[in-house]
Amino acid sequence: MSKYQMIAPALPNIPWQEKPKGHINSPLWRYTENPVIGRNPLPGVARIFNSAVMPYEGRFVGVFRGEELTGVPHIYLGWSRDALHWDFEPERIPFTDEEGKPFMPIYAYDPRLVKVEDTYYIIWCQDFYGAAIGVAKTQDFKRFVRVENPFLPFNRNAVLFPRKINGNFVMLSRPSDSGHTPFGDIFVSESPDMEFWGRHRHVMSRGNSFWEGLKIGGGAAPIETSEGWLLFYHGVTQTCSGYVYSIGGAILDIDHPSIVKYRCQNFLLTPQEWFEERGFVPNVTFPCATLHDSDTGRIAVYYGAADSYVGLAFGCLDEIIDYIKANSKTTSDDTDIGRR
Ligand code: BMA
Repeated sequence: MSKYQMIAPALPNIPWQEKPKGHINSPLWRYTENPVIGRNPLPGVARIFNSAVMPYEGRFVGVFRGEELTGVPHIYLGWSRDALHWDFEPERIPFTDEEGKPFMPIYAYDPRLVKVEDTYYIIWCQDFYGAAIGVAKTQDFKRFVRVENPFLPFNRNAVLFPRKINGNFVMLSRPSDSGHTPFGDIFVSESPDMEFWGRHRHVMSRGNSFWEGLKIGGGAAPIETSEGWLLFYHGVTQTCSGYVYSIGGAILDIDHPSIVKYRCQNFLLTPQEWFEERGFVPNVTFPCATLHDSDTGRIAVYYGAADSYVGLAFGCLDEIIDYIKANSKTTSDDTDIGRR
C-alpha cells in the first residue's frame, strides 16, 4: 500500500528502471541510458534540451527546445511510443493567431506542455521586447493558436497547474530583470480564461540553501498528491566558474498554492554525469516535465542537461515526499500566503 496518493490518471507505460543497489543521497536516480536525446537530433537542429513530454492517444508527444544552427531556439514537436526514442517533426511548430494567420515567436525556449480539461497548453519563453512568457493551445497537435502575450516582460519559467484551482487557471512564473537574471523568486497568478492574469502571489524565494542561493524557477507541471502539489523546480548557485543548476523539490498547499508546506533543503539532483557537467553550458540540470503513474507512484523526470541533452531520472512518490518532508526547511516567506 502506498502511503501517499497521486491524483492523476494511471499511466503504466512510462519509462522505468528500479533504483540501483547502493544508491544514496537522493530519492531520484538516473536512467542508465542517458542522455535520451543526443546532439544533432534532426537536420537544422544542433541540440535539444529543456523539453516537455505528455501522453497522447496511446503514445507520447513532446515539445522540444531545438537550438537551430544559427544558435536561435525554436520549438519542435516529437512523437514516441516509449517516451525514450523520439521522431521529431522536421519544421518548427507552426503557431498561428486566433484568425489562423502565422504568428511565430522570434525565438522560443524552455517549453512546458500541460493539459487542462480538454486542451493542451504549450508555455515557453519568447521575446516580447525582452524575455517574456509565450502560451499556445492545441487540442489535436495540428493547430496551435497562440494566446497573445499573457504576461508583461520580464518573466520566464511559466508552469501551468494541470487543473483549475478554485475555478481559475493557475500559473507559476519567475519575474526578473532584462539580463540573464542574477536573482529570481517564484510567483503564482490566476486567470479565468488563460488570457487575463491577476491575483499574483509570492510562492517561494531563492535561497534557503547554497545550491539555490542565486535564483529559482518552476520546473515540471506540479503533480497533485494527497500531501499537496509536488513541484520539481530548478535552483541556481553562483560559483567562481559560473552558474550551477540543480533540481529541487517542494510541496505546495492544494487549495492555496502560494503556501509552501515543505521545501527540501537538499537538492534532489545536481550535475554529476558527463552530459550534465559538459556541454554548451556546463553544470545544468533543468527539469521541465514528468510522466507519472498514479497506480504505482512511479515518476519519470525529464530534464535538460548542460543546454545540450535531455536526461531522465526516476523516483517513487512515497520516497520523494518522505525525503522532502524529512529534509524540509521553510521560511515565513515560503509558508505565508504571499500577499502584501
Ligand atoms: C536559464 C535558461 C535556461 C538555460 C539556463 C542555463 O536562464 O535560459 O534555458 O538552461 O539558463 O543556460
